[in-house]
This record gives sequence, structure tokens and C-alpha cells, in this order.
Amino acid sequence: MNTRTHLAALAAAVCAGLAGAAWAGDVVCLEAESAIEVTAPMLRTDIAFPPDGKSSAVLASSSGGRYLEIPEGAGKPPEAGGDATIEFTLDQAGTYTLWCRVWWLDGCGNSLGIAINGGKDFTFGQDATYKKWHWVRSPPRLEQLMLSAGKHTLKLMNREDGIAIDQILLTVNPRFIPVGIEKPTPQPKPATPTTP
Ligand SMILES: [Ca+2]
Repeated sequence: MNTRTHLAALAAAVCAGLAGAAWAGDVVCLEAESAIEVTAPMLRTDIAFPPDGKSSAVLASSSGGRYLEIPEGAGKPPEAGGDATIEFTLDQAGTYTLWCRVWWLDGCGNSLGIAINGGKDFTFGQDATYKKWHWVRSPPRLEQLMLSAGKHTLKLMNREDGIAIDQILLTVNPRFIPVGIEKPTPQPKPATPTTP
């Protein structure tokens, strides 16, 4: 390898390294069960207290063994409400794609409503993959997902019972596709009040 070829190879390696390094800030992954507020019949499921009707395999194959769930038979609006609010912080402004790792019972339990920062809610899901954890993507270029840097809230709302949500992922990279369990992104801890 002559010097010029060597430098070209080195430059390519540096560029590849930089591209890889840029990924970390492009993707924010949250555990659904990290919600600051959960109202019934939405509930936080814990592998230590398995609910009736769910196999241990579903629990064991969730990230952290915990997720949010609206059990089958809990009801749907207008008879039943139920929601969960999750706080998250973004390092950069952009048009985000939202992914959720979900478990749907069937065609009558395969969607939820999502509202960002108290804005207009949109329907998420409606795909036909049932009884297994899988990632579902939001419709592209949603106005609600044009987000500034800083703190935001995401509200998951009951639309149909028989659903579960394990992880939530936001990315500015439209080509990013989550696979399996993604590593949760550490979120800033809320400021603790100082004692006088
Ligand atoms: Ca989880």
C-alpha cells in the first residue's frame, strides 16, 4: 500500500468511525414502564407479579421484564379510559420517527392513541402481527413529531384493550430500524429539592 492509498484508507476509516459515533445522539430509547403517571385500566406489568392470561415467555422476552398493558376485557373508550405519560429529553431538534415495541392480541387489540406535549393525538398501530413483541413505526413526517431539543411528554392512550407496550424509540434517522430489545437511553434525573 503506497502512502496515498494508505491515507485514503485512513480517511475512510475515520469517516466511518464518525458516522458510527453520530448514531448515539440520533436515537432515544425509553422503557414504556418508566411512565411518571399510569391510570387504570392501563397498568404496569412486572415479571415479579405476572398477570393472568399472559405466558411467562411474553414477560421474559420484554425489556427489563416490565411493560405497560391494557388487559383484554378492560374495555375501551368511551366506556374505559386509561393512559400513561412518559417524560423524555432530546439533545437535538428535528423531525422524529417514533417506534414502539408492542404486543397485540388480535385485530381488535392492535392500536393505541399517542399525544405528544398535549397536542392532537394520532392513531398508532393497526398492523397485523399478533401475539409477539415487534416494532411498529409511526406514519412518516408527522407534524406532531417535529420536536425541539429539550424536555417533552408522550401520552399513551387507551384505544383498544388487549395490547402491551415494552419500549418506545425516537430517531431523527428515517432509515434506522430497531431490532429486538434496544438499549434504553439514560434520561436526566429530575432535580431533587435541596433542603434549606
Ligand atoms: Ca420494558
